[in-house]
Amino acid sequence: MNEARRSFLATVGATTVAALASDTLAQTTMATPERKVMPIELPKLPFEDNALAPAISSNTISFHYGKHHRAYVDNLNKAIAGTDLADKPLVEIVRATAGKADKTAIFNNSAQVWNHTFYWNSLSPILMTPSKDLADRIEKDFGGMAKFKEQFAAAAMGQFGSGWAWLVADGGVLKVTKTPNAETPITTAAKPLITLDVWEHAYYLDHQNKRAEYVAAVLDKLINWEFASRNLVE
Ligand code: MN3
Repeated sequence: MNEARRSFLATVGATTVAALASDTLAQTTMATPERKVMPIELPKLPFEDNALAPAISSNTISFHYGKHHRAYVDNLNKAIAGTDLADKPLVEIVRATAGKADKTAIFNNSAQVWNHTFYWNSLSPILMTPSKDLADRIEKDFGGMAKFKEQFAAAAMGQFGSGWAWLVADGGVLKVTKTPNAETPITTAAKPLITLDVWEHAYYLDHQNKRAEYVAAVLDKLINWEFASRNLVE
């Protein structure tokens, strides 16, 4: 058999097998009323990857979003595949595994997926101000925007090692909190309004060890106050 004919047969063979497989699959799908389990997805960034520069460069985004956030999504999907968590919404997975010693990996990856998505939404390249309602609450509960920023920066700086700083609404009062590693307020009664990632991977490429410089730049220029205001009323 010459090369051309061998190659032709191989192609026909492959096509036939593919067609059969596809028919079989279609019949199986139609005959089985089971719901298709959708994997947890990496959401699209709400801005261009260079939109937050220089405080957060496209280089940082390429690692932080493109590698770290994506890895949490991939690891989570691998960890929940074939388990009773596979068809659950992300928030339910986080809450169902929080504090469970035998579910640490699923908790860490699911909470990190949630926290990172919330973090990207907490940032905006457009300079914003809070809604009247949120501004009033910041005045009442912190004594004004400058005082809020001081408290938030102190929390972001005071988180030893990896973690997150948060503005939350808790029992009708706005509070600043911090959480270590993957911990997240969504496992508590507090409702997050914005967050700041203070893991070193969030700022090291742009600010090296100067976490304070990153925190101040984000607080002054990149907070998505529309997102925070919306979270307060929803
Ligand atoms: Mn991070």
